[in-house]
Amino acid sequence: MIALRHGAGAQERRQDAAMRAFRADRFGQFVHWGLYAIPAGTWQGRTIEFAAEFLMHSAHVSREDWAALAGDFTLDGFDPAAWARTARRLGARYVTVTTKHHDGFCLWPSAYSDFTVAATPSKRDVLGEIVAAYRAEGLAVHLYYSVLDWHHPDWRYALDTDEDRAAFDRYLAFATAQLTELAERYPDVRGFWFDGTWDESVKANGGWTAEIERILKERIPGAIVNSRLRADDLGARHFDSNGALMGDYESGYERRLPAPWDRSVTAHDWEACATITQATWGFHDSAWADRGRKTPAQIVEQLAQTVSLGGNLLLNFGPRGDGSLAPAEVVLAEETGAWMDVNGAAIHDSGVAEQWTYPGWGFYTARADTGLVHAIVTRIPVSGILTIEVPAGLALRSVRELSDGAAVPLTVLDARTVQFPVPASTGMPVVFALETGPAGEDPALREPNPDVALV
Ligand code: FHN
Repeated sequence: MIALRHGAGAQERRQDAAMRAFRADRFGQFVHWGLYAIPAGTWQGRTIEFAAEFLMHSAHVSREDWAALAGDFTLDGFDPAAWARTARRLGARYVTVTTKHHDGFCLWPSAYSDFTVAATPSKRDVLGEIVAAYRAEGLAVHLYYSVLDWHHPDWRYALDTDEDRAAFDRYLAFATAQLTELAERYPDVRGFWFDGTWDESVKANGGWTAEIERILKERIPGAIVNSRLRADDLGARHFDSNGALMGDYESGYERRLPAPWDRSVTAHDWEACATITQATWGFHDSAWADRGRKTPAQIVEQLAQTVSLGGNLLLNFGPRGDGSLAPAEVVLAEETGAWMDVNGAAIHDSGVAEQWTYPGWGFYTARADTGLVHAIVTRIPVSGILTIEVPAGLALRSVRELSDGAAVPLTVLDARTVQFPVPASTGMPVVFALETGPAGEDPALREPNPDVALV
């Protein structure tokens, strides 16, 4: 055991109301919005097939030219109430919204920067309007903050000289002031989502990351902070040098998920984030961005896989430069939300079905309140017959399709193996509720069925 001053604090999973709510939510909306949505991947006629929010960097735009975009941030189509309605329609229960991305532009009128909404034509507190709109729609709000900052003159990637160290100390004081300001201006947010913390300069300042977590939790009791903020004394990130999780949940799964059978992730809370488009978080107006756009079925499949492993999924939306939502993302929210209307009970308030192992044809999830297990079928076998391997000690009493509550006819092969037909694919996963009881209570299920020949 290595002695650490800035390692993980509490080792137990948090069980307070905020954390239980976050865990039960399971599905959140990520929003990346900033000046990068205006050029939307194209600079001076050249479309760069890379994440739109990186355009300043990838097109080698000067700070001055990039800052001039603030004059075009006119909010002509900005309707935060419509964003919040779309998120609720999607079935998301919380939003994580960028307050400042790597380009340094702040969506709130920060007293510590001149590169904010206060320098745009409307001067509106855009972030305040977003927070209010989502809260009015009943969603919790988390604030994304990039520590990496291409605009601030004191940002450093590494600390090679005394000058670097002095500059970066000034930078950290600036970030501390901004984060304290965010917590004080928007006290009803539920959490903070940190990004841009992977550089050597931040890793050399594990003490600062611990202090930020402490300050935010002091200002907002119960605030939830992702692991990506944290580094320990030795520069270990997410997990400290003794292997303990720092922050309240692990946030390392980005555009990827743990393997469906990898139960090691269930040891702690975690959240994965995903793009709808191939590889851009900010709005990228191009055929390139549309390539690989996920379908509602793919989103639901990722969501089911995530929940089956006790995680949350944060699905990203990239509003357009005028503040309106991208039409394709509204359609996706509508179609995914229609599935959630019927099947959301297998997602929200659900988590790992402890005794049920990965079945291959989809995912099991279990309700946290009742323990009811749902089978989310994402790959219907070509036979149309689903085989359920019942865990030892349990018997399967009935299986009902969640959409209509109708019991399906079961074929009991033996006490641990049950089969039933699955309806033809609608293109979206189908969900069944499995009612179980202790093995041995129902004689029909305790013994192998003599009428069924096992082949
Ligand atoms: O560089 C960013 C990227 O733009 C985006 O914000 C994602 C979201 O998780 N985080 C960073 C890459 O890890």
